[in-house]
Amino acid sequence: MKPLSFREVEITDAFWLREMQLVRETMLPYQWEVLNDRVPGATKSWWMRNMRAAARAVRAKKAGAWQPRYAMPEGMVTQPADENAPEPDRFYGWVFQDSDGYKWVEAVSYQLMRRPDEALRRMAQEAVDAICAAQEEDGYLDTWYTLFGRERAFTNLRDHHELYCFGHLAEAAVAWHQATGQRDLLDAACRFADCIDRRFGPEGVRGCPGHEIAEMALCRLWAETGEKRWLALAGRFIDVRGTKPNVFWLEENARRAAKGQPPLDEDDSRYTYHQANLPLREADEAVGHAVRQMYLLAGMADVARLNGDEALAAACGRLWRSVTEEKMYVTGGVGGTHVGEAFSRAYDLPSDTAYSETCAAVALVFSARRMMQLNGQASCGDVLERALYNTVLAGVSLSGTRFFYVNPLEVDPAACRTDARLGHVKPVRQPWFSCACCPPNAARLISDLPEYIYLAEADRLWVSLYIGSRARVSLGGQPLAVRLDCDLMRGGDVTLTIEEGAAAGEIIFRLPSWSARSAWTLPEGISASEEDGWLRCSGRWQAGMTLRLCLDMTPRALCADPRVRETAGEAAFQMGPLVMCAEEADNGPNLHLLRVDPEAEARPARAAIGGLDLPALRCAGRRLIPDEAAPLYRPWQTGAAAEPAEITLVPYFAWSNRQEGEMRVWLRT
Ligand code: FUB
Ligand code: ZN
Repeated sequence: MKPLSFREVEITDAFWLREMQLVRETMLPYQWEVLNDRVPGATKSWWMRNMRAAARAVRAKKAGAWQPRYAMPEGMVTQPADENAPEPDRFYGWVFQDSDGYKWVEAVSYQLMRRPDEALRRMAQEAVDAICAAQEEDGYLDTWYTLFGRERAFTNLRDHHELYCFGHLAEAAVAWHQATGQRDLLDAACRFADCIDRRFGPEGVRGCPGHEIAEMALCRLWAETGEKRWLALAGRFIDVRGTKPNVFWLEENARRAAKGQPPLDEDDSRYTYHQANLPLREADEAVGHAVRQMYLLAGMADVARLNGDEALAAACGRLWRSVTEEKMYVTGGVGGTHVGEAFSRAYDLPSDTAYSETCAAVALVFSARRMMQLNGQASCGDVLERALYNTVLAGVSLSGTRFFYVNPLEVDPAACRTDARLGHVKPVRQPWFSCACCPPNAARLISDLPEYIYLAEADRLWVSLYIGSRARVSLGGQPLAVRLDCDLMRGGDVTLTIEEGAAAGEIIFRLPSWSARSAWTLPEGISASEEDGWLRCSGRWQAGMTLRLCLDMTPRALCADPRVRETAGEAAFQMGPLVMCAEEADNGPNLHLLRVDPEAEARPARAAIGGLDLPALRCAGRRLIPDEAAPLYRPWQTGAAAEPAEITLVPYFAWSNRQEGEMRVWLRT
């Protein structure tokens, strides 16, 4: 299965068109200003400043006139004492700061593939020129090391993100090449890939990225250029990871030796955070830093599929099961603990201290599509949709200029301010972050959405997401133009119309797990069968035919597996792909006093939030009335004092777009 690309798909969906336009017209221009440190009140990015400083260093190196001015910091971040008085030509920000601008260029490229935009293109060209100018003569490209000491490049793969930055560069370069036909950034990425291959390829030393993404990026670079070395390098990174002797242990001991410290014993469990605690073909549990784990899974799935590697595919299946059956929030978020931004143990999914980083949901979407390509399972589409419609969207304000990094399922602003355990939770979206991985990541995924709706193979077309769109596909070698009409923000009616052409083959629809009873009407000559979550419709398709599918969007109360301690006795509501939540703006404070009846009907309604008309739910419930005169502990009373309450629920993705206030996804029953 291969996703249909930009050239073949055009989105027409009212909701998603607005989202994509928001990214194009507001979010990307805003982020460009941030990358250039021109947004008052937003944390400084330093991105362009670092690129320009590195370019000056590269020029000076070429002229033989370079002297590093600053010692390399011990930690991973460096900030000026006074933001308004940075020292000249000094790197600022996190060691992986370069990647923020790479993701932004990638997002712009997708937008340009949809439609030309001279202003955006010019901004992106300025970014691309700045990146290319910062590349060293041998292809190396990482402003931290260029400015702080190139001689130490690749000596701390575990923490220092050079290969992660390379991955984002390669992804941006492929997208930019596809959008503009220009080779400038692609050549830069290939030269850096060459430099990396010389070091870690077949003639080089063993090594692998501390923060994954290079694996999937190299597969893309291979697909774009046809250069087999890139696919081989992706495979090599996967083969080396977690095998003995552990490369992170070796390099750690080399660093210790340089400081005169005694070596550490080899203990692979120290590298669980980096998914390097065991050979990947033996992996069976999602562990460690959540974004890393999900990017790794995406890369593993790519390599397994492209190389026909069954042992690797089996490991992907086990990791996928661990994530989606034991460690994923109902909102499609992953990363149950803020300690290390990581996966916790199975079923440990706390609502209020959740990490659920926006990037981790983006990465879950990446891996979901690749897992679907690998195993053809419709359930991968369910997960993809869950992450996309809930946590990814929640990461961005409806205005497009404020962002969440962390996405808990329960927020009490007063607690966030006073409880150190909630120090990572922000009750309102922020203009930017010092570690700003999430905002441009959301921008690149949303901009790339046309490539997530359909997949095709020979004489089959899969409809994976219900996003109104037009697609041109070749079915059994015959061209076919199809139109998908739907709007999940309004209901579950879907119509597929053949607009042009005639072809024999299968059009296969995902029957979403949220649709309890799906019904369909087939055009004459087309037969259908239901199989493992897919509706397979086959026959001879021709212009004028329409197929109707009615997805059941009746609101449903959900409970979690009883092994999830956190949500015992609680219910969450879902309508279509949308997970709903209660907000203080509709229901008053102390949301924990509300009680819902999960068996009573939840009535669909509408909510006006941030200028949008969105789906909402109303359910009859109760609000407990605290007895202030009673002691802290009082005799058990069946039927504590309560008043009837009509509870309003709104989509989780739209929360915190009104005033600051409490929010809960899981409600007590
Ligand atoms: O380390 C690079 C990025 O910064 C990670 O993906 C995020 O989790 C944040 O730590
Ligand atoms: Zn992030």
